[in-house]
This record gives sequence, C-alpha cells and structure tokens, in this order.
Amino acid sequence: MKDLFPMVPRVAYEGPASDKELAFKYYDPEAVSGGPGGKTQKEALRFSVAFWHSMTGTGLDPFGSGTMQRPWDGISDPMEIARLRMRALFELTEKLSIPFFCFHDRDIAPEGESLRESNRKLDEIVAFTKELMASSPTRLLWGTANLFYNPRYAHGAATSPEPKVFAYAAAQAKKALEVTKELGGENFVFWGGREGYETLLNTDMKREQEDLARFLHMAVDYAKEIGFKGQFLIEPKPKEPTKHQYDSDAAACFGFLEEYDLLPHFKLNIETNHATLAGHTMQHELRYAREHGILGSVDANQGDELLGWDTDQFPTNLYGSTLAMYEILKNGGLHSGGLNFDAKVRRASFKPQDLAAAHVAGMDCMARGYAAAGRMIADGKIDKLLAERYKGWSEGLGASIAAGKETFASLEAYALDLKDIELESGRQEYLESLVNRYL
Ligand code: XUL
Ligand code: CO
Repeated sequence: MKDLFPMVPRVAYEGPASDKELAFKYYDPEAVSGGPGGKTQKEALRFSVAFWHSMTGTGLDPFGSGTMQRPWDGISDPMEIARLRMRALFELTEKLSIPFFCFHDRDIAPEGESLRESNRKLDEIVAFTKELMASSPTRLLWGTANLFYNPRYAHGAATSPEPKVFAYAAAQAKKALEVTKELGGENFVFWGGREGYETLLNTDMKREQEDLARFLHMAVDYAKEIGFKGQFLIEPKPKEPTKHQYDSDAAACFGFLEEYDLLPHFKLNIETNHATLAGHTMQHELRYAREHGILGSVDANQGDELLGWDTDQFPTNLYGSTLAMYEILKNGGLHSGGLNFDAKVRRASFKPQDLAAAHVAGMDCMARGYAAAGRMIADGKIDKLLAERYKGWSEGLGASIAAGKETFASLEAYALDLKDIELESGRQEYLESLVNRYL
C-alpha cells in the first residue's frame, strides 16, 4: 500500500547524541535497559496513539477553523476518510514502534441518522481495521463510546434526566463494547464528559449518580454475557465540559466505585492534565490509585500551568514523567493498561512531520522518566528516608497504636506529662535535589 505519510520515515533509536528531529534519543523499543523488570521498553511502556487527537482532530478551536495538513484533505466521502485515517493510524504506529492505539466509536466511523445506521458504518470500519491488524503488530489498548459530542447528550448520557437518552447511551456503549472485544481490546474506558452538572438548581445529584452506577453495572453484566475479558476503566476529570463532573478525581472515583459495589470491576485511567485541573499533581493521583489498588492505565499528556483548561499537550516535562513513572513502577507496571498519548499537536504544528515529532517527544520523555525512576528505586535512598520517617510506628508506642491496643484514655495517660517531643526534619529541599540527580 502507498504511504500516506511519505515524509515520515521509520523512526529509529539513535541515542542522546542524535540531533535528528525524527529519531529516538531515549526510547529504545527493543532494549531491556532503561528500567527494572527485565522487560523491553516497548513491553514496559506500552505506548498508544489516541485516534481522536491524532487522526480525527483537525486543529479547530473556538476562534478558527482546522489547520492540519492530512492525506484526506479535499476528500468528501466520510467513509473513505475513515478508511484513510485508519490506514494512517497503522502507518504511524508501525513507523514509530508504538504497540497500541485507542479510539471512541465515533472517531473511527461517522455517525448515521439512526443508531442502526451508525452501527452499520462502524461495522464496516471495524472489519477494515481487522484486516489491517492481520498484517500489523499494532493492537488495541482500549475502546470507548463517545457519549458527549452529540446534542442528545447535552444533559448527560447515563445521568440524563431523560430516560430515552439513557437507553440510547446504553445501546451505544453495548455496541462499543462489542467492537472493542472484536478488535481484541485489552480495556474499555468510561470518561464521563457530560456526567455532571452546570447547576444544582436543576440537578438531582443522588439520582444521577445512582443512574450512572446502574449504567456501569449493565456494562459489567454485558461484558460477562459476551465474554469480554478486558479491564473496565473510569477516567477521572473534575470539570470541562461540565462545571462539575462526578468522576472528579481518583478519590471521588474510589468512593463512588465502593459505594455502588463497582470496585471489583473497575480501575482508573488517570490523565495528567485532568489531575492538574483537579488541583493535584499527576503523582498524587497515581499514588492514590495505586495505594487503593485501582491504578489501571494512563493518559499521558500535560497541561500548561498558566492555562486553566485541558490543553492536552504531548508530555515533555521530564520531572513530571519521572515522578509518574516512579508510581507506575511501584505499581509493578500498568498490567493491561498503557501510556496513551491523549494529546494533540498545537494548532500551528499542522504538518504530518509534527505529529510524528510530537509522539517521538512524548515517548522520549516517558522513556527517560522511566529510566530515571528506575534509578531512583534502585538507589533506594528515597525509600530508605521514607521508612526512617515512619519508623516510630513499628516500635514501642507507635506499634501499640497501630495494633489497635491504645485508646484516647491510655494515650492521655501517656501524654499528660510529656515534654519536649523531639521532631526530625522533613528534608524536602534535600529530597527534591536528590530527584534532580536521577534525571
Ligand atoms: C477528555 C478525555 C477523553 C477520554 C476518552 O478530556 O480525556 O478523550 O480520554 O473519552
Ligand atoms: Co483522556
């Protein structure tokens, strides 16, 4: 088949000294070096292209039209465009040694007049995708249903006050689950873009959350019925497009999953820019998820500290990627999850080369962070200092409190005449400079 991106070469690892834009300086797909675990970097990092940003996105923003130069420019048949986009996806993943991709149902095939017609178009593109997969190493990391774009979802999908919308969303998610299974997807994501509210004056919050939980239980039941073995993931985000989204951060998701008996079935897909919008660091969100056993996958991107919205930039911040990879390594990796570049090139980066360069930049940043986090863990200084900080809890009084042997009264008896409790320093500046040494 003719190349759709002839200007994008097969990208190879050339090492940190390389000056080439389209060469890997740190990501060495087949190399086992770079982090602990005996896996190749490709196996450990499990990179993925987000179909919606990289293939469907046009560069459109509220102030201007699309800018992207793509091989389907000037073509008017939406199904022909859909096939070209899918071919382009496989070309990009293969040239860049990216093992996975992710999609929403409506990214890969156009929506029809009815759900029946949309399903028919989707089936056609899924069959075409399967053909491409037969001769390609590219696999599906996750699929999802777009339950936010169409005007019918203006008040929410699973949380809409209109039951007909709930039914439509359920039918759409059912189909998305079927095609994800058909394409061998390893996970299935729910991002509640419209599952929230603009004002509580018109919102029955309790009812909406119950409806959302019911919807997710239906998904779990249907997966069982059709034998879909992939991992279900919820993607936290606090706001945008709604003012308040129910899945606002990892802790809110954990509480929700626990309350509605969904914890055995769901983990989280944590996105860097969503963490920032929630007022957390990515490390905080990953730490919370990992310590609660629900770290499933990552949407690897970054925001802009000066902008308060979801800019979805490719990750190039080494400090952030290192601390994220530190949590991921402590989680024993991402298992069936991966590092999905839920990121878009800037509107002014409109050439196909920019799309390749952006992925190269993101992969190099994450691979370098992976190596740095590996050094951090292997060196063990941070783990040792952390253990020392809490050592009081494994001896004497601390051990007794931790074992549940003490009460307010017994502690009062202990504390009444205590004087001069000696504290250790938190040593934050030293720890931060220690991290810089691993970078
Ligand atoms: C939106 C977002 C979505 C999800 C999938 O902010 O991150 O693209 O990743 O629906
Ligand atoms: Co995302």
